[in-house]
Amino acid sequence: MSGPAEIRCMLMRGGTSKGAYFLADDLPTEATARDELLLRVMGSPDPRQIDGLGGAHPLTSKVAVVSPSADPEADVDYLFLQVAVDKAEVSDRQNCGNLLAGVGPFAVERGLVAAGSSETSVRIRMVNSGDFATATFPTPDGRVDYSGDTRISGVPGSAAAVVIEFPPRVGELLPTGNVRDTAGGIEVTCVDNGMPTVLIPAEALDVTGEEDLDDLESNRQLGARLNEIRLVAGQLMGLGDVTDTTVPKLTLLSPPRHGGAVSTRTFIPARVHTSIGVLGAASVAAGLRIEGSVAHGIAALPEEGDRLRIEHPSGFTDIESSIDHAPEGGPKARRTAVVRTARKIIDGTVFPVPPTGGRS
Ligand code: NQM
Repeated sequence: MSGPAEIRCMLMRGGTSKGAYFLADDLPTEATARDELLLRVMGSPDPRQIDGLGGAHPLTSKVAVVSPSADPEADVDYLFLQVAVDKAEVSDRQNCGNLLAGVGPFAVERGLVAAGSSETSVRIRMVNSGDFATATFPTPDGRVDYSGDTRISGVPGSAAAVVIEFPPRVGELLPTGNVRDTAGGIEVTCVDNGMPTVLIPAEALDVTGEEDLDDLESNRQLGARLNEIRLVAGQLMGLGDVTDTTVPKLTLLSPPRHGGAVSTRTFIPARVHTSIGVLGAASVAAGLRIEGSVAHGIAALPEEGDRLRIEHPSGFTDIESSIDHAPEGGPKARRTAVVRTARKIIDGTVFPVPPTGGRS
């Protein structure tokens, strides 16, 4: 397999993640050839990704593939691909709400969507899950303006707000059909509001849920317990054998310490997230609102309003979340909304490592 020797590419920060954005037309259409090329673009497999664009962490080894949408409900299609750092693997099994923040601006920059005179809304179909989102961001004078005064935890400085709205979700919030399940000997709640997530009370695993990332990642006993829970939960959630997949994520929950609704530490699934994913936060928020869930009793829910503050290792994510308790069937996500920021870092041409560049 060879693929193109140079490809048009935009490197962007989307929320608290960073990734390479491509037009689908600029990549091979066949998935195996595309993925093999993307490994060479990102410099994987290599723990430092020294020969590619990847940032040596799952949160900075991401790819967005964008194309015009054939769906009348959407302007563009967004396919998210997670490029493993030290394995030759590219996965479309999960979505990414952080890179989603860059998709609208990228679509305008590449001429897929015409910019409005002050702001632009782009309707996005997320190919990985079939869900939809609308992203609205400033375009004064018909150009994307990334500067602004919105701050998000985990990103230094400020930038223009990208407001992301998710319409009601068709899928089940409780994919196992239960409010609680037993996995690895403890009670958990398996929830999916865009990101399959297993909610776990931290104290059930003898941790406080406030530990720093290194302590959690180096705790082998905890890692083994979490892996056991994940494999069982994956089966219960209908995801099959999740040994080699990045979903479900695991979120340890503990009472809030800083005035929010809950404190979190999220395993994605081996490394600990430096903050929390957007759809990860959406899934936690929905789980907090489901009566009887393991999260409900831990949460400090505001008396009114949709907004929930999810505390995480680098601060907090405010997310608006409401759910419907249908008379029949399980609870459904009615509405989710979040504010992110994004920034164009480089627009240019990437030169992937040649296939003969030492990799087998
Ligand atoms: O949950 C990382 C990220 C994510 C996912 C991960 C995300 C989301 O923060 O919407 O954005 O959970 O692997 O980029």
